Amino acid sequence: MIILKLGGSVVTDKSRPFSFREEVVRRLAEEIRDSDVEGLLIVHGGGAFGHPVASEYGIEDGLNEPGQLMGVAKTRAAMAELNQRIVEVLVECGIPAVSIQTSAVFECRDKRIYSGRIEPVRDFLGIGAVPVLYGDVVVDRSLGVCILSGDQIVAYLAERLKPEQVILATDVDGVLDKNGRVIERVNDANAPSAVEASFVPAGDVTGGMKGKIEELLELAKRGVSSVIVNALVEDRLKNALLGKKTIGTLFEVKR
Ligand code: IP8
Repeated sequence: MIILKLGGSVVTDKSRPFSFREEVVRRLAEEIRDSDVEGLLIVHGGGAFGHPVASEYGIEDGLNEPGQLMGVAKTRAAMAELNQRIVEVLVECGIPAVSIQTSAVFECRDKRIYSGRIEPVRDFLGIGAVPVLYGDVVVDRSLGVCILSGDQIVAYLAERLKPEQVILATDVDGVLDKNGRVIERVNDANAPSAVEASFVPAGDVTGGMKGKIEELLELAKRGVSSVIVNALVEDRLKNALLGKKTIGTLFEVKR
């Protein structure tokens, strides 16, 4: 089984609020279909839908004043819309994608998942469907609400479902070093310099590449390997799904 995260910067154009990259999503859906993976779970990010709304209302720091409630509702609505559009394209391309509402599955405490009712996810996988979850605004037992990133959902599900591989489809070639070269493998030895070299883009409420590296390092410690690839380049996602060597950064599991 494979867990695939479709980054918000892939499925949307983050420079323009509410811009959906339909052509890119269609091509990726075709690559997914053509790779014919047995057992696939997809999680997508917020991109130009979730992040600008969450950021406008300061949702990432919890619920501090009543006006933010409308921000909660609008962030949820934005993510539902993006999810709907992605699932529609997947289904049109012949993938049995089934949307699962993140905020109905997960609750957090201090921005970390505190409870997750993942049976429906497991069961849809069991019948051969492709569950699709997404970064979302969820209830937080200490902050009121928080933004649960797709990356954290991936890490949580990977720990429990033990996929053979996690793939993060992004808009960059992988984790880059100070000279802009792709770091092919991240392990305990070079992890600190990889984290240092990464940056958090403005307007990203959940940590950008830095957040990803941290989640993926944790995951590797728990025995699940992962790879970051640039899905804006044709066939890189397909090759990663097929287990073929492709340009990207691998987070190795120490054996
Ligand atoms: O893009 C964040 O998910 P991410 C989702 O995976 C929202 O970090 C609502 C901003």
